[in-house]
Amino acid sequence: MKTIDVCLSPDLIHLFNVKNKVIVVVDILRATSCMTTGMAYGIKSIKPFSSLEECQQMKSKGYYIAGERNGEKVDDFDLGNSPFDYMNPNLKGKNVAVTTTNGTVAIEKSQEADEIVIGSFLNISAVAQYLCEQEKDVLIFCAGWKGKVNMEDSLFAGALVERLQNDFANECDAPLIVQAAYQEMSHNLLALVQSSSHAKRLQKLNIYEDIEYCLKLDEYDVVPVIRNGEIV
Ligand code: 3SL
Repeated sequence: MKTIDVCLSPDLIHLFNVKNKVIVVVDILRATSCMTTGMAYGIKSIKPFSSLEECQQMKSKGYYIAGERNGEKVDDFDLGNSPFDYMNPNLKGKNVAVTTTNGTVAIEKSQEADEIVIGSFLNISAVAQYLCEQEKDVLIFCAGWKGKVNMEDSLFAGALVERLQNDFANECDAPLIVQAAYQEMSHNLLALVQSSSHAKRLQKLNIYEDIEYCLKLDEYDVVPVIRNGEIV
């Protein structure tokens, strides 16, 4: 039987063997929710960078540049890190380069995986179905916050484990832990995530709508994957 495991923070990724696995990178607030939204709205590709400078250089290559640091849009960038920025019709068919505090770092740390998939509540069922169709073990990789575990990514991991439990065996205890947490708390997701540390950070920036949006289930059926360094 295929196996599933969960890495709760980028600082723990060295403990996992990622070769031959499909990694699902998740940063609910807000990087992977933005990427899912952008691909659903017809962006041609999204190229992730952990380095702000490298991302900025893509402007001269015709890319729109997107990014945040500590939640705030980077000065002179075309887009910030709100999913609503990614709904702009002018972006349809265009290439975007993006840098974020945690999400793009987790993607960079996933490079040795067989395949990298972008997961969010917005496309959770499409991702689950895709993973069931693959003949590969799965690692759900939570971006967290600067190396720390966070609530929203862990709850997403639990929700995805729940959807995959008939097709995958748990490799370790983390899937059981996040699934139990999700089962206990799923009826109250918005209130719970609003009390999370990152939601509090974002509330200071007045982005309540982003939080509410990022918790919506199955808005889209896209399954963004990374090919040649770009999300397509
Ligand atoms: O850390 C990240 O990758 C971002 O998603 C953080 S924020 O939601 O834009 O603050």
